[in-house]
Amino acid sequence: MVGIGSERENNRNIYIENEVTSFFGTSMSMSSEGVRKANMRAIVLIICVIFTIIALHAAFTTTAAALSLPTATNFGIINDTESACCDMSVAIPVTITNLENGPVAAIIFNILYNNSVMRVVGVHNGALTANWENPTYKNFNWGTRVAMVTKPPENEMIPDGANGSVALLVFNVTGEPGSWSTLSFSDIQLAEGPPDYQIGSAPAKSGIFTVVPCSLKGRVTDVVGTGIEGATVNLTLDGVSIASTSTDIWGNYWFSFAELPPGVYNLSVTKKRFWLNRTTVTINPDESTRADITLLLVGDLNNNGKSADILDVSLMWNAWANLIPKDFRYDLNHDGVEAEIEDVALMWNAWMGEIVLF
Ligand SMILES: [Ca+2]
Ligand SMILES: [Ca+2]
Repeated sequence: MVGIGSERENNRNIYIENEVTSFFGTSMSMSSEGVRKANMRAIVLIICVIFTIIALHAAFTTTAAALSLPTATNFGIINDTESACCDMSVAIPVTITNLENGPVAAIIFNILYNNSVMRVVGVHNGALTANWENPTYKNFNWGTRVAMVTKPPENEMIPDGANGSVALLVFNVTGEPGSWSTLSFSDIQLAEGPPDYQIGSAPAKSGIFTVVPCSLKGRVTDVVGTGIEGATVNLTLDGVSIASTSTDIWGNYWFSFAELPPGVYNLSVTKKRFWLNRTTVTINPDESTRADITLLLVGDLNNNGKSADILDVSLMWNAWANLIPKDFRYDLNHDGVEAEIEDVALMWNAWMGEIVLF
């Protein structure tokens, strides 16, 4: 029995020695106990190596995933400061700068502000999200949470490198002149499209909104009362241009007291496709003045808000034939002669859809 046991022990030692030899690639000669310890060390070494590889792989994978999350240089308002008169609405765009690791198919963000100064009353799509679903929003006592997503099948996602507005926040300004609020962004989530839908973020670009006392404000509309966006309002004093601004999406404009020294101003309003209109406004110190202006659409002789419809063509013919009185609106080629045959031709061509009058 002893002999058989010794033989088994010898065979085991030979087996272990061969295994260790094959692992280290060298011939080793050691005692049975030494071989057993070496074997254990080898196994521990192998396990350590395997775990190190797994850990490195996991770290690399996590880093790679983190690097590929959607982000941007910044996200928020363009200007550090925004301002408007009280008792007005103001539209403030939310913009993204240099989108990376997109494309982005959904956006969520919070905007924090003082709701005794201003309040979100609407959120519109921005230039980069013009074809997305309409944004949804919810007001809280700290501000507003906005969520927006592209329409399926996610073919209008915001591409890498994109710069521009993603939303237009419409505020009612209720604070007294001189009051102010920070406009801070938080919890900005930029979600990429399928298949991974990974969610990243971007540094917030925040700012300050101030309610300023208005020296002059008003609204620019067309003949049917629709506000005209992007009309240029220019103020001159004794022939010198003093201040200029553009109307907002409702046609509102305003000037602060700082911009306008007291005096009698010539106010002119221009917008492509509309006739210029002007009026005179008197600016007094510490007194707010209002001046609403209507712009007439070029080619809309019957004042129905449509240029060069069949009734406009008819009116132009009748004016040319001296059957009805005419005015500056009948001088479509701007040569100082009203309702001549060239003006009739322009109206006719516009009615045919061949040209646009301006
Ligand atoms: Ca018309
Ligand atoms: Ca003419």
